[in-house]
Amino acid sequence: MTKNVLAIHDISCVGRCSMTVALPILSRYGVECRLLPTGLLSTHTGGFTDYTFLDLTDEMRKILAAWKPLGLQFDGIYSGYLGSAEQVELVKEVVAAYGAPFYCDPVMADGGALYPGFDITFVEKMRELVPLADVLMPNVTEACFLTGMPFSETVAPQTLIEKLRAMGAKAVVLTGVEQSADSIGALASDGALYQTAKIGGSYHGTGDIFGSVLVSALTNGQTLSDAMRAACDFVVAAIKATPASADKKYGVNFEDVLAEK
Ligand code: PXL
Repeated sequence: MTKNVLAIHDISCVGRCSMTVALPILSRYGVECRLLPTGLLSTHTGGFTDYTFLDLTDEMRKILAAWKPLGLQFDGIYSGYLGSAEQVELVKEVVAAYGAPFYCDPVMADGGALYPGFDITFVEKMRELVPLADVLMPNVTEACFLTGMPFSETVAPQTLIEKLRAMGAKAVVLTGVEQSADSIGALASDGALYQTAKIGGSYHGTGDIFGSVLVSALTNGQTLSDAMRAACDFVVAAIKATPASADKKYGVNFEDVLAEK
């Protein structure tokens, strides 16, 4: 039977991230993508200045209430960009109600800084998702915020993973791990490390692409380390498919990679 995952992300209408990435990738991997949208934005918040943001918290509650009589079951719950502390609380309720494997991307920061609109109170709230996560997939900056470790380029990835495991995450895949000056990749809590040659520049939405491939592969029964490798390879291929001259806030040409699959 076709497996399904509940994706809890925002819809950024332009910019290739969150739901507009999760939906096509999960589908292409043969996983039905069910949606619980957290917000509706004209674009994502990274690099665009005048964006609109419609908070969908009330609608999320209505959707969840309407689902109750349906007796739905999910093969996974995949959370990403959440717009408020209240939405973190809703995710906790969904995880408790449906009891499916919980894949948590604590989207809130990158490059040493929180994204616009997030503050330390939100970070503290996001910490409450860590002990619920079957797989937590932060980038190094998010892992620093979650653990309270000061961000630096040289923070030890193993230490971050140990701390997140001590906070209760069952497994962790840490992204943006730079094992040497010219390599970048991910490290998993089972010890698997995967590095590829660093390509300069910071492309928007690659964390969501990584997470979507990882969740697809795990849902299809792959091991954590195989899923992590598949996700890294996919991100690298998507960056390579993107012209160097492209405006990085519009994301990467992941469609080309999907079309080749
Ligand atoms: O890619 C993460 C992300 C998702 N959704 C929105 C964002 C960001 C990162 O900036 O702004 C709305």
